[in-house]
Amino acid sequence: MIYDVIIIGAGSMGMAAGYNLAKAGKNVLMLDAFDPPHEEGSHHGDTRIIRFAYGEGASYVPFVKRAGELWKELEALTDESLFLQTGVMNVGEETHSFIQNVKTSAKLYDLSLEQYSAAEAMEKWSGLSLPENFVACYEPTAGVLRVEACIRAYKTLAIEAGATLHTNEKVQNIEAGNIVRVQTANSVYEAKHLIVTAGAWATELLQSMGITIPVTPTRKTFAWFEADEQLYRENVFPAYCFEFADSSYYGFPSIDGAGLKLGRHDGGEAINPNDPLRPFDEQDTIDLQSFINRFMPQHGTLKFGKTCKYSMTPDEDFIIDFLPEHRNIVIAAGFSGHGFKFSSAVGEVLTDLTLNGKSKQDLSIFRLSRFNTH
Ligand code: PYC
Repeated sequence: MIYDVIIIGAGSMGMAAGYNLAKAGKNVLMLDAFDPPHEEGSHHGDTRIIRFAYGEGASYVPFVKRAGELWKELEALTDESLFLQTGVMNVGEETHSFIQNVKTSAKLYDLSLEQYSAAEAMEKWSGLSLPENFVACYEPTAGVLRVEACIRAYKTLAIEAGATLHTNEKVQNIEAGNIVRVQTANSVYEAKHLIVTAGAWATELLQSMGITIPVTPTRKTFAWFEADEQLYRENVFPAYCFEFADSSYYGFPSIDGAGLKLGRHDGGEAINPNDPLRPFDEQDTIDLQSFINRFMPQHGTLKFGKTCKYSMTPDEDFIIDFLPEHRNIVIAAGFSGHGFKFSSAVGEVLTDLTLNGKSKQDLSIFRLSRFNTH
């Protein structure tokens, strides 16, 4: 049979697209090398931040606002609690471009944002310790998404809407054409359209078609620390992004007693996504511990650490585009560690590009052609 659409990679974005396309009456096959939600990519670890005053640039705001609406819709459709309004604080020197972008976003799009000096922030959140020259820009309506629950919710809806999901079936080869052929160890599948949402594997998959995308799979770390619940629990302490001149960290309050979560956003080592990730080690502990000792000094001991894969582009903006010369193939890749929050809206965009050849979102900053790839 010839499917209307094959989706390679049924993580957050692929699953959202699968749901939308099946709901639109399309015959959809979703292929995943694992069994989502899983721990092999970038969608595990319980929580992700969703923030609207966007430090990476105000041009992301309409897209993330749409994502927020779609997450709420998903909650209503599935009767699941997916979003927690913890608030998010963006912390750093006022002159840092991230902080400036947060403020510009709030101003341009009329988002609620409260700015605190270091002293005011430490009074508001007594578990926090900041140097005098830092500010905290707090967005009270931002919060946290429960990652695995989001994927499960889309998975349930996609399957109910008639999409087919094949798990543990890794794609080996793609052959472009009016009818696209996708080869796995089990079979060769055919479709009129293809969507590639393969995370850290996007680069090697497209390479099998002779297309190079500048996306580097990268190892990242995160960990949970014992927390004084009086100081660091949800409803008391917000999620946070800390921006320094040479590094950035993010984290979460203790949610459901899980402990204070902290991750390193910048840096990390380039990896082959097919190799097992080097486990969380002593050096990773030292790194995260020194951050948390300084800024959240009343935390307790390290509970455990984990690793995950980011897919980095050189400018850390996403790639969402048709493949050059193949208008029936759309890719969404290179989310550079800040993509999960958008995945509901990415699913919608991929659906619109596939069905109508265009999207209501302004995708100009996500074009593949901004890189000199061929
Ligand atoms: O985009 O806020 C974010 C984020 C948190 C962790 C990784 N990315």
